[in-house]
Amino acid sequence: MKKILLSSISGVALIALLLFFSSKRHNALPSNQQASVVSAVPSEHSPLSEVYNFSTDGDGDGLSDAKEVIYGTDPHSQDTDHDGFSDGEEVRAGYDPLVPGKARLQERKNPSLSIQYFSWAQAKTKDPDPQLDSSLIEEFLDQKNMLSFSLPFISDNEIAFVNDDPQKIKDYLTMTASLKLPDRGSPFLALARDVVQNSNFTTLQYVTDQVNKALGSLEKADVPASLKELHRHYLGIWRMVKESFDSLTRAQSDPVGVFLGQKRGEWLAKEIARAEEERAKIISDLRLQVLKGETQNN
Ligand SMILES: [Ca+2]
Ligand SMILES: [Ca+2]
Repeated sequence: MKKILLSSISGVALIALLLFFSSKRHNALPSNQQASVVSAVPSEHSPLSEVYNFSTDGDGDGLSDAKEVIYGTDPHSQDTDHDGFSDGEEVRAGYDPLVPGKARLQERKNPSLSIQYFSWAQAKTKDPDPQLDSSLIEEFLDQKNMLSFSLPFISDNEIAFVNDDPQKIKDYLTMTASLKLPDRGSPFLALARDVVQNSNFTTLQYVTDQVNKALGSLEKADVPASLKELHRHYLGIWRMVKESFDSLTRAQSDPVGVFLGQKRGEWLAKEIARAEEERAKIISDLRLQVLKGETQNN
């Protein structure tokens, strides 16, 4: 009987998450684009260029359609702020195309990561119209110290501790086995593509709902004291997962934020694997205890 109970808690949790961020599965992309997205991101070619179109400039003002969204300018107007200088001219010279006159882009309040990146890349490469270059983006994020990830700290008073009752342990492990993302074959960048190219937030919304649900279950879970570290690990992971998917809601205007979300996801994949190992070890220890108990009883 106990064996049956135990087998119900050893389901594969979190594996769907691994698939989400792993670069090995891209079902949602047409096969001819898989190779470039999956490849190990050579410096001159960013997987983001599959998501963002920097070559079309509908209104011919020197600012691509994708950059118009990033800077918040009107893609159908050559001079959004009507100051006599085109959007393209202004951005290339470091002026804010939304503010008439000499306001600099650097003076903009709360500029997105992408706007900061382009200003930085302009200064660094002397290219007035820099593109999304993976190795440059990495260098930029690294300089801002944004690529050294760590799990958020979870304090004890955020956790509802209970005694190490076998049933409570089983309940907790069963709950964590059910924490996973919907398997819809939509990896991270494919979701970004859906948002950016089709303004389709449906799948993203669905995934975000699932993440919030999982996080909710974890946050209100009864946590047996002996599972404290495992719980901290899980909660930290899911909070970061949420952060990553939240960055996709801003995918249209912030490709560098999406890049950071993907990097965070890749880092999380390793943490997820570690948490799964921890969990498997706990379950196998429990099995041993049960077996021992049965042997003694016989
Ligand atoms: Ca334009
Ligand atoms: Ca202007």
